[in-house]
Amino acid sequence: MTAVSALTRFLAGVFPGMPEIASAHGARLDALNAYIHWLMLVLFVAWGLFFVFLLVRFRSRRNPRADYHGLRTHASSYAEIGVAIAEAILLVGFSIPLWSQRADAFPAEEEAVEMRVVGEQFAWNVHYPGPDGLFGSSRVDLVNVETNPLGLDRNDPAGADDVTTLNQLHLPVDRPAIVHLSSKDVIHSFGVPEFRVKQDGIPGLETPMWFVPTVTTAEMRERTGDPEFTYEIVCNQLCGLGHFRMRGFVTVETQAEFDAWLVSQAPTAGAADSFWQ
Ligand SMILES: [Cu+2]
Repeated sequence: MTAVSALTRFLAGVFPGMPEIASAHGARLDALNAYIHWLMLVLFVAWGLFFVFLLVRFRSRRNPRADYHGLRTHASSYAEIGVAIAEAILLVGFSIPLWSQRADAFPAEEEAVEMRVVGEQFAWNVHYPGPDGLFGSSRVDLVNVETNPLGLDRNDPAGADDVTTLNQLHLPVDRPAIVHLSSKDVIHSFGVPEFRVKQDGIPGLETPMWFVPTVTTAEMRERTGDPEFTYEIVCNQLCGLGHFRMRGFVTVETQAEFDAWLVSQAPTAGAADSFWQ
């Protein structure tokens, strides 16, 4: 990479040291992050120079008597208006559209892969609806930490074919993923740095979030030169003593690989069999 292209990337928001981007909206978020920091840098330097100017210009030796009239130009008002306009552009032109896309413009459920992710001290429970596309109901009295951490009711027709995993999230590439996030105990936070997503999971609430993963795990291994690379779900809320080990793993793969994985995870007992044979 030439020095010029490195500088161009830097100015456009590709800060060195940031994780690779592996989602459709990631580059826009990074760019916004960069614009905000560039504006803050300009303000920091400009206000700092202005402050030094004032110290020199209004030193007591040159101004033995206070001037009660004060400022006679409008330069500082114009500067304030300029800063306000730049901040309004960042807010209205970038932040609000980006946020409304994340919060309101959910993809159609037919084209997306949906899953529930339920945090607990200290693991991520993942729940796929199975081939019928319907999540089976969960009941507190069915919760068993070892065998049924979600309390999934397998006798519910919608739940017979559901797939559950512990700390393993699989996603097909280039297809919107909708995650319904919640928690069994305290506030956790679902974050995957490469997807540029971070969302609190709150007990008693189900919070939907969505993103489109764009780089498979295999591609990312090539790109990073790290044959062991794995996307990680990191908990972003200090949720207890085991917070440090609350990690989940995400595999982004082709649709065919994802389908095969889902079949391999299908429950084998009872009514579910008919769906898979
Ligand atoms: Cu946690």
